[in-house]
Amino acid sequence: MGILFSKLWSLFTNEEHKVIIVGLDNAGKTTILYQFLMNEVVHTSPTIGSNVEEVVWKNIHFLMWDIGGQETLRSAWNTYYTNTEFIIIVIDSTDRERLSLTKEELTKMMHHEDLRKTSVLVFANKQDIKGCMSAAEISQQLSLTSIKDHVWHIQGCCALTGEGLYQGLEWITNHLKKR
Ligand code: G3D
Ligand code: MG
Repeated sequence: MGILFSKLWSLFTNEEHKVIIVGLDNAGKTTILYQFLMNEVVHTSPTIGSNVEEVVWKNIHFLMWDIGGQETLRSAWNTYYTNTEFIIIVIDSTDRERLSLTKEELTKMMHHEDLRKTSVLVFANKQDIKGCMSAAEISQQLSLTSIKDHVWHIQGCCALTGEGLYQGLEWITNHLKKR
């Protein structure tokens, strides 16, 4: 009864779910956020600090933080962690050299106390570019299967066209319903 009630309650109160979008600079974070927001490609410039927007999908409200990914900004990611329910990690699937950097950041996040209960969605972005790494390849390089204490999912996408993005959101909403 308690669970049912709290589910109904969250349906009626439009409770907001906090999502942070992280990843290295140029991965496509800001493009993804604005695709969710208005279904159109905006001209982004490197994010200094963060952008935050409310995204509503199937009546579920998300507060999405797009956090700058340049090296100097990464150390400040943890100031955004409190109360985060979902982490979206965006990968530039053409950037083979820097995938290990993302892996390092991912490992740090997975051990961070404030992110203990968060679930992880990895977007293997820029799938439109020839020769890019596949979602499976990225999953392997990031050793996603070794993550046992967080629920995770990887989704290939192209932020420019929006392909794959809503499958990702769908995963998040399904996951919310199951909780
Ligand atoms: P960031 O917020 O993670 O730093 P941006 O990344 O959203 O600013 O995107 C960085 C660049 O990648 C942008 O190009 C953007 O248009 C491009 N981009 C984002 N997603 C995709 C994608 O799926 N495919 C392709 N081909 N390009 C993508 P510019 O040229 O504006 O710097
Ligand atoms: Mg940005």
